[in-house]
Amino acid sequence: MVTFLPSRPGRLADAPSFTRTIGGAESNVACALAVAGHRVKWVSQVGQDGFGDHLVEAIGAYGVDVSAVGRDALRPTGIYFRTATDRATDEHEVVYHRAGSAASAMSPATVGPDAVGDARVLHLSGITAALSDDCLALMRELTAPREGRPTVSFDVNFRPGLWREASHGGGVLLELARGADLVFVGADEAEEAWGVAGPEAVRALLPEPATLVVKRGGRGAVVFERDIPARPDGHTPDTPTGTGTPTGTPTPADAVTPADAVTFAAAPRVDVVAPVGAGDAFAAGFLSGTLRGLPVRERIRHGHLMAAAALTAPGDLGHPPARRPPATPHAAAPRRSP
Ligand code: KDG
Repeated sequence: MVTFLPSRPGRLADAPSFTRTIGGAESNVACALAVAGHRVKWVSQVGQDGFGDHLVEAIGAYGVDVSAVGRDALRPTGIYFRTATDRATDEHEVVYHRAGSAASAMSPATVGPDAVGDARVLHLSGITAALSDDCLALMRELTAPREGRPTVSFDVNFRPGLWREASHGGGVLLELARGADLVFVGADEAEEAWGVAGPEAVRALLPEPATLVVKRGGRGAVVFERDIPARPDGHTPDTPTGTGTPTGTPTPADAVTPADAVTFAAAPRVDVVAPVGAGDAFAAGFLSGTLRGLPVRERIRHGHLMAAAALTAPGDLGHPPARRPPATPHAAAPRRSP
């Protein structure tokens, strides 16, 4: 989506002007992964309009392959408006204009398996499932078991405002999460969507994914992981820590929770400018570490560092780091748009 941020804090009703930027959970992850040096393709649909041009150009400028982005001559590009987060209440206003958008018309008919190609990882978000019945059908198809399926990464991203009924959203998101290999969920959204409190309760509800990441806001993230390949010396890459059933005699809990390595890593403290987009950045950092084959603690660290970059910028995306040092000690660092 094209995102409009008011030029000053306060109520949306009082905003006199807006700055145009880009947003949308999956494209945020794609941009952050491209900045981290990975080959990334973003699959979506935008309108045959100026906003669609802007998204394709801006996301392409991050280094993301936008060749699979469809252009819809009949439906507009989705847009949304978001106010700055109120520091006292930790809340912000969001207004979506995306009903009937080009992206909401995505379906198994418009996005074929070729769009995914030979990707190692397919990253999806629960937001797409909320957009329309066609989008939900697409999500079900992409998360269905099949020969040669890439690793499916799924960020729950519960957005009650997008679901016609919040309870319906919870059930669908649980179903999709159960079909994924790697799941990201905030402890707070798990409580809101599924009524479960605490990382262990989330794992008990969601034992299927090989890797489950439960984010605890500014505190850090807990990762439950099974099927961890042993090193040649016979040790697993990370010593299980925290709670769970990492080793030993089976307990009744093993009936619902497979033996997991459980790893917690605290988040660094940052001065938050805008929290929106931090979850996407975390997912991108964790995925980047996963694609590089890093141990779980490093994967979480990458997630935290990329989330910190997004938390300290007003838009959804952190400021992209310069790829090369400046040519001379006093030259300005190269900047990339947007
Ligand atoms: O995670 C950030 C997203 O929430 C934001 O970019 C907008 O995709 C979005 C949504 O639907 O909330």
